[in-house]
Amino acid sequence: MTIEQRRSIVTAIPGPKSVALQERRTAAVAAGVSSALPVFAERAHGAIVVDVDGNQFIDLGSGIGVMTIGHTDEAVVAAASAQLAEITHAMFTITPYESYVRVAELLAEHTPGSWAKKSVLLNSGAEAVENAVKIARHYTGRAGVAVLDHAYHGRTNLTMAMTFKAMPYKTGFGPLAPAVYHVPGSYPFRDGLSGTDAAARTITYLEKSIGAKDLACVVAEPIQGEGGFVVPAEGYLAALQEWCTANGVVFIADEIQSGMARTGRYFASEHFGVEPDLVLSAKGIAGGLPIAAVTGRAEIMDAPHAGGLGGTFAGNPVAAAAAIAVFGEIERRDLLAEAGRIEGILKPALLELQKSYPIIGDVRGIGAMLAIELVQPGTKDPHPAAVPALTAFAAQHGVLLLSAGTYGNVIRFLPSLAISDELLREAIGVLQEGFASL
Ligand code: PLZ
Repeated sequence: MTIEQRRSIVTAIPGPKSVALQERRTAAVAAGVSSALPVFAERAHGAIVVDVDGNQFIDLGSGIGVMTIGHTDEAVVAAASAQLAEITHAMFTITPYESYVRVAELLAEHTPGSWAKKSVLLNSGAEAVENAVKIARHYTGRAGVAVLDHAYHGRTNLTMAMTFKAMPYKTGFGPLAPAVYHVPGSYPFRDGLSGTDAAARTITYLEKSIGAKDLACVVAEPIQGEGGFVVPAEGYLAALQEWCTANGVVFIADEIQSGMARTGRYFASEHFGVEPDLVLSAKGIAGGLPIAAVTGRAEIMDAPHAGGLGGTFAGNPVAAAAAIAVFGEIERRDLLAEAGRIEGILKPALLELQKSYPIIGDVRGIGAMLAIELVQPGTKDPHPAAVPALTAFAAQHGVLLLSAGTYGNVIRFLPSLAISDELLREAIGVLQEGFASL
């Protein structure tokens, strides 16, 4: 299936069919599951999503960074379809199959660090985080888990405790898992600290408040996703990793949002010169099919006893086939370079926009993972109200935009690496009109 790569709005947004579906949805779907837009998607290809009313949107969110190589990518569809008809499920812990092994080999090859690596495959990002913590605890014989302020690691009981923001993720859902410690990280726009000073602050908390001897792991997103695309100051992550290594603490990079070619490297850790002990991937790894992984140093990964890791659907053959296709396409189409192309167009445009609109306090990010943080002009006070105004304007004009941030004042850009220059420029034009309309 191909869809013409063009924006086209032919009804009111939401259109009549979406409105009708929204009524059914409200009656049948739990209220706790909310959607950014009451627009029902029907088909998608490349960088375009088509709704049930025939409206075509330029997708700058990619289902939160999942459709990195493009919607319904031909290679992914072909590989998954073929696998579906060959064997749909076997359960790796009963009768193993090659594609699981191949995904583990590819992850070993493409994650940072030249040491022997092993992987476990899971279904979701949160499950990867949970398993990384289990592995780190087993390896170290310690319980403590340290996470950074503004982090997002998931919605399961342990990962909910690891996530920073109470609303909407934690409020009313406790009690939360114990032995999870939140420590300040590096947020250059807000803390103004150098990487060295921010790391010194983090390390003081780790040493004085938790104590290295009780700490199994430090889990950090190299670029924070839901927290607002916070890029740490130079040297921060390297100093943090150095401290972890010196103290026998497992350093875990949650690359679930920042990984798999999104920033122009396979994993964003590479931009910061860090080689994490364990790397977590999910989202973009399989072109939309659910699969996730913990990959890392063989001696750490091998710590848990046989039978200690697994899951019914974990590393499902169809999802694994899709993941192999994604790795293949990243190489074949040199998609790492596409992230740089997107940054080269989008970042200067956002910086230009900032000159006209002082509500844009900060422009940041790397590759196809960029964001703007909105503030009350002349201050750093968050301006969350402008975000829904802009995303609604964009949707009315055929552009899907995502918000983010602890303060809800960030607009993030996660376009597919398959988006053309023309579509990207057109979407930027809509964003400009959106700012003018505020
Ligand atoms: N770690 C860094 O970004 C998922 C959450 C969307 P799952 N982020 C999007 C929502 O509202 O649920 C994420 C992430 C990082 C872990 C996760 C969790 O991944 O696949 O959603 O479990």
